[in-house]
Amino acid sequence: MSAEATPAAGSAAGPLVGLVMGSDSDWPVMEAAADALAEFGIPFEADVVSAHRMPTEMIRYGQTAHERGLRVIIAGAGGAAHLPGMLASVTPLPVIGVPVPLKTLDGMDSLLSIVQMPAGVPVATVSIAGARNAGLLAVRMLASGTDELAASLRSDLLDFAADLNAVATRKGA
Ligand code: RP5
Repeated sequence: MSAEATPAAGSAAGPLVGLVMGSDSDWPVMEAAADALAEFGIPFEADVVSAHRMPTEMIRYGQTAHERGLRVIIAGAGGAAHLPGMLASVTPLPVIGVPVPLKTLDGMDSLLSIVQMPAGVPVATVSIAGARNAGLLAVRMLASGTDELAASLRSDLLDFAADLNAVATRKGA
């Protein structure tokens, strides 16, 4: 699988987020990250880059991601989920890891493989199958800059939070 999202309307920007996963079979979980990025108009690319089945391509992806203009990497994998950590070891970009649950072990294997990184090689790990939060965290990372996009995203995120609050209030009523 290889896909590139349409850039935000009026934007000629290339992808800012690299959304990668160990297998096509991870897509049903990882799609939620793509949806979150699309909601905020963030251009992203989506691809399979397996740490175990295509290690050379995986390392190359990590080493060149920042040169290609990416600012955040979201990496999902299941089982012996080494992809997020391996990418984090070769890129200066922030890496968000998504533990993908497989048929056995309920995703605990994926979670522990991703979250237990050695000091010095950080991966921001979200919950098991927490791809939506991975997408939203990537948006927040992009919103922390000083550029025009960051200011615009901060405003959008405040609106988003107000909407969540309104929904919570309605549910509590
Ligand atoms: C991992 O192995 C992938 O991230 C996927 O979650 C898991 C199983 O892959 P497939 O056998 O379905 O391709 O590397």
